[in-house]
Amino acid sequence: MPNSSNATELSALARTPHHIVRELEAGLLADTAHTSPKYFYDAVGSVLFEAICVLPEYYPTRTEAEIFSSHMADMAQVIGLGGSLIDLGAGNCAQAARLFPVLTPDQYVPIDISVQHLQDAVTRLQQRFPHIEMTALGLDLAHDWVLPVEVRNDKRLFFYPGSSIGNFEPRQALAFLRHLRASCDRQGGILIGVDLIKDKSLLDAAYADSLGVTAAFNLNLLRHVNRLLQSDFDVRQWQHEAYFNPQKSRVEMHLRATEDLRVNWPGGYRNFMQGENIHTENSYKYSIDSFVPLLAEAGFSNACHWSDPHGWFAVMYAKAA
Ligand code: AVJ
Repeated sequence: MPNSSNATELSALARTPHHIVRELEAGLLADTAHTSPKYFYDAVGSVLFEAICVLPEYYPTRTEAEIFSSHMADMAQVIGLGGSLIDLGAGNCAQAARLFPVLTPDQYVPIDISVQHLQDAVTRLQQRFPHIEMTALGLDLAHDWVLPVEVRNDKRLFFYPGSSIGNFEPRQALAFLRHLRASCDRQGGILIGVDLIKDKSLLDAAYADSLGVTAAFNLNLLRHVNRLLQSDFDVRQWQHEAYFNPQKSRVEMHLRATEDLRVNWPGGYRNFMQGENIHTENSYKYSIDSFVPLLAEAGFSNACHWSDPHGWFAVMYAKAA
């Protein structure tokens, strides 16, 4: 009798694209082991992230939402109406949907690495907003991507909320912004959420919450990697670690081995000593004064920004012209 759970695992590996297997192996075998934050977002990880967004310690999502509700009319004045709203990393499309009544886009183009998650949300949204043409796209924004011809060319507004830009190294963030600038004409623009540098204690708490949801989110990456690589990580041998690194202006997330251990996968293995880390995420924090020049360097001008009373988060708009 074939072992059915084994067969499932094998077919999962057979379905993992080679470049992903290579990327994971290279990261795990590096001097300091590391993985890309995109591997947080399997089915469980996506739900855990939605839970993080409503935690009291995780201020970014609700602070950004407050900024939008307080300044929406002013934003619409500056941005103008109509055009194509291109939602980068749309997830459940909740943030963009709140802009529809005010910005009245002609077309909505949500983009996410997981098209399935997206498709359900878009189907529901299309019923609420039948007049907006909707085209969901499955793209990995961390790699080379181009917009297909279905995306209208007049007045493209790139919407990049949630401070997702923070996952890029600053140099890569610039390259990404340049790519956006090259993907629209002079009528285009960018509306982006940027998490700001603040007290270390607030940042530490936001990424190491008291319920342990962020810990579960971080640890769940090991299960996702196990499925992709057919590796044998034991979640119980690892501990969540997250802290603000002020020198590098970023929150770092790591998984720390709680004992000496060995991880195996087809064609490879790695020994970890107790206390050794896998670096799983960087979340860069900016100031208004450091982000505006980045937008300018990327070819966006006339930047304006809206913030919350604490100055914890900023929403910035800049024109392609
Ligand atoms: C989705 C990248 C914006 O950096 O705050 C939340 C991901 N990681 N808690 C962030 C995250 C841990 C989040 N971004």
